[in-house]
Amino acid sequence: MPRLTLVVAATTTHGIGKSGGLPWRLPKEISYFARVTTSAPEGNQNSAIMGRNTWESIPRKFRPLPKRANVVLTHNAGYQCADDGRVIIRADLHSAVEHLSTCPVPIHRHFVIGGASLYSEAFALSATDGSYVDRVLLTRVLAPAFEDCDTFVSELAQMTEDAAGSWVRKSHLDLCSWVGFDVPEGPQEEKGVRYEFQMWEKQL
Ligand code: FOL
Repeated sequence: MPRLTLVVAATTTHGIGKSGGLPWRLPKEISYFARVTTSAPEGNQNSAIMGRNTWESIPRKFRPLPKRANVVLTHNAGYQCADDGRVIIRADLHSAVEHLSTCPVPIHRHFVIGGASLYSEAFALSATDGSYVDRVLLTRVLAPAFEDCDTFVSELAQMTEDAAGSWVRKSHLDLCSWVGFDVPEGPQEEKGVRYEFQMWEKQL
């Protein structure tokens, strides 16, 4: 049963969005997102599973996200992504993952790329559901606070403050080794925004 990796950029109060988009524009951070989600062995692809609002938030020229199996989740059975045929439409995570297992191109890794309601659906899965989230690539936006965020992922609070320790933050070396390339370590600064690349793993 495939495991899922969640990719998210969030403030220290777990804000991820504003007015249907990202609260910031960080070209190097989004390049990291693109590289992580695209990197796969020759002949393989990763999936990028997203909710409909997230799909609509991606600039037209970047969607479907190249070299990834794009899956859009919506309960609207008639929903048409303009790019008919190149995008898989499903109603929930389970049927998305199930469908991806039948794709001609083998899927290396499954990435859940948002937004808030899909992150919540994904966090709610457990080992008994077959597929579940066992890894989070979190870009923690340290400053400024982006207090005008209107979309939050409260599950990130439990994850990062989990004293019982079912989620643990992995070392920077583990992050580089998992993504397969050198990731800048420690606080990064771009356009006056400070952020840090982190990896969290669920202990079973
Ligand atoms: N995770 C992280 N770490 N940062 C994000 O910005 C992010 N964004 C989303 C989900 N997880 C994230 C959802 N929003 C694109 C735009 C918005 C978006 C996700 C992706 C996008 O256009 N991506 C292009 C690269 C664009 C560029 O290089 O400017 C891609 O090919 O991935």
